[in-house]
Amino acid sequence: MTDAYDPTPDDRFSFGLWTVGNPGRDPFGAATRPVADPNHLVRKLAACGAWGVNLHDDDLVPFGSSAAERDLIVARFKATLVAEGMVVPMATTNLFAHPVFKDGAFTSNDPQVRAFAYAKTMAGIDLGVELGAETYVFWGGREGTEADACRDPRDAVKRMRDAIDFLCGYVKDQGYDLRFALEAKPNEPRGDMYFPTTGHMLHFISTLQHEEMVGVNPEVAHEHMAGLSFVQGVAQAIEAGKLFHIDLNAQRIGRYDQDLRFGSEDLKQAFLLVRLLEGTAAAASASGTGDAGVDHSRYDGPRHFDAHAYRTEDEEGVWHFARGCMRTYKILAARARAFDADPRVQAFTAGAGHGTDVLPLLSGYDADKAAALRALEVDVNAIGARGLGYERLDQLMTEYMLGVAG
Ligand code: GCO
Ligand code: MN
Ligand code: MN
Repeated sequence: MTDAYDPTPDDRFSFGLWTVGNPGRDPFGAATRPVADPNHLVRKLAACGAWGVNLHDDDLVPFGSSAAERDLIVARFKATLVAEGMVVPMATTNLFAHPVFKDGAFTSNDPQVRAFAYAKTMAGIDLGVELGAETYVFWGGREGTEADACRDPRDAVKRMRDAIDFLCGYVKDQGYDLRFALEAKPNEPRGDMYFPTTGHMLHFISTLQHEEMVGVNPEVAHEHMAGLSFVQGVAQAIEAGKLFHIDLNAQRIGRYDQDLRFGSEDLKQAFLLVRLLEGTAAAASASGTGDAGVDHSRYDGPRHFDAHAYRTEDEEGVWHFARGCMRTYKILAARARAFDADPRVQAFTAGAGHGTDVLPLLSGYDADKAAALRALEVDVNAIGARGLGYERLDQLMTEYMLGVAG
């Protein structure tokens, strides 16, 4: 089937090698699909309409390969990328699989482990840059605890800062054009992970030596595992100018880390997320309920899926999964555009800003403004009695999502 929702490279959709290459292994059972060659995955992704492919160092160059083996693998992979017109927008380091990292990498109590993690990351950065990556992700897979008395969490924070500051120094020293994106997760595989949410990461970034180089890579599943609103977390990152990358998937609150096909759970959050990323409400927000000076525009980074097919699937199911992620994103984008173009929605956002005459008093403190605010007569009873129309608005949104309206 070919229609307007089929993905094309212009949509800037990307997948990790580890996502479409996931062989279906879980804690209770062995792989249900063969391990795929990265070059094969690139060819299949290109055929699906994807634009980019991301990787951990070890996804492409197996752990322990010699320098000569590495160069051969990388040369072959580059040739495939060129032949397929695919790019590598993001790369990252596997600091979680080898047993040496069983108690963390950058936060380990053992300085030798930390040293090895720095060196592995520098080599991974070189690899990513060689393949054209502009973003380098840090997901602290093993940075956490089960036995909390093993380390003071304040030391873990300081060690993580030392590592990121050091690696920013490395990137600058090499003259690389690369930004870092930090990915939070509350648990799994560790009982508790350090920096469990995007909010924790945003504050941590403000303490870094080169904070302008560092942003976040929020993931739908990770914020939902913590029971939080992903849309609100992403919005805070955008408002701070820190949304450098994003991991799209689906997840039910209160479950293990599911990494489901984008939009396959909680369609309402998925709709609101796509609406936010696509900036479809930009004009309405700016003229009505929104504030001047806030960036309501479209997110221009990659749309990356960090998800995998159900364990029940064979290879054909994997490509249905990949197409499904991209199609659902595009369908939701079209629905969001229609919703925000609806005159009823526009009338709502335009009409919702009452009492705009006091706006100049609400920013930039001075004593006169403070006095004016204290003298202001606000009709609290009239405002308190006013219905806001949110039931109507939310139902309208539901009907757009269900394809009845618009
Ligand atoms: C997970 C994470 C990872 C990271 C990846 C890139 O829950 O396993 O989301 O998939 O995103 O390692 O850093
Ligand atoms: Mn994840
Ligand atoms: Mn992720």
